[in-house]
Amino acid sequence: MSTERVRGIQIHRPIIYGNSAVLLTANERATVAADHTHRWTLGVRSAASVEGRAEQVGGAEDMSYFIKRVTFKLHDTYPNPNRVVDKPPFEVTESGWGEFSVQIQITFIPEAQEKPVRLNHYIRIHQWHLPEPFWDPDSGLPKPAAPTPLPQQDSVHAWQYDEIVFTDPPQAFFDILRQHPPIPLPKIRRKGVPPNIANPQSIASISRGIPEFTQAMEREEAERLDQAKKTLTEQLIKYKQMMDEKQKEVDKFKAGLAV
Ligand code: SLL
Repeated sequence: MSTERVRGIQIHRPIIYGNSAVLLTANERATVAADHTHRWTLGVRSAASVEGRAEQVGGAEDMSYFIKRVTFKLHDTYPNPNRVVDKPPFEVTESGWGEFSVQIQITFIPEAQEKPVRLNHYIRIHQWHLPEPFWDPDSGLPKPAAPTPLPQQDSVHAWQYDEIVFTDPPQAFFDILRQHPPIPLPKIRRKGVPPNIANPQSIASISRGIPEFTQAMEREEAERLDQAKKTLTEQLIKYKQMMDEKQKEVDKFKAGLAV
């Protein structure tokens, strides 16, 4: 195998990793451990969704042309928590009762001559909700805990977009990647926005069904960052003014004391 690398090249592949979860039906509950309430599918998928397959987030492409194996390290309450998946789809489906963190390791085909990539994902089975401040912003006092009832949803989706970047890829691997261009994401939104803590609006408007990753998300993220910068600058100016005023007061008192 040629080890010659193509210098000065960066090539990437968009992926998503995460999970979808549904409540078990009464019939399904009879077939699993008594305390299990949900079924979830955890996986690493291509970011583009399958046209016409409304129930799945992402996964339009078979990524085994560059991924050799994905291992998922589940919670120790699961039998054989180290799940090794060496053919597509790179997914694990299980039932359970709780949420937990999973370590995901993606191993590439030998031509890549790359170290495995490690990712972390928190398996979500319960409805997304925004963390509520535990103090009252008006009084500054702690708020009594008031659990908000969450609307029951058909399914919960928690997927993270990422890009695997290969720098100076070996020639053979570069050729393989070029033979498999990724399916471009849709430019505009056709379905729901994937819920993400970094985008509170995506969680507030969660009822719009199975989410889909789009090119519009990148632009919206940039707009959110711009907006956040603006808000920060405004707050900095405000606090600077407050400090100046306080300083003036201090100076006034000091002058008064000196008399
Ligand atoms: C914790 N978040 O940190 C919890 C752990 C574990 C979930 C959740 C099924 C395991 C089984 C299952 O849902 N485990 O089959 O017994 O304590």
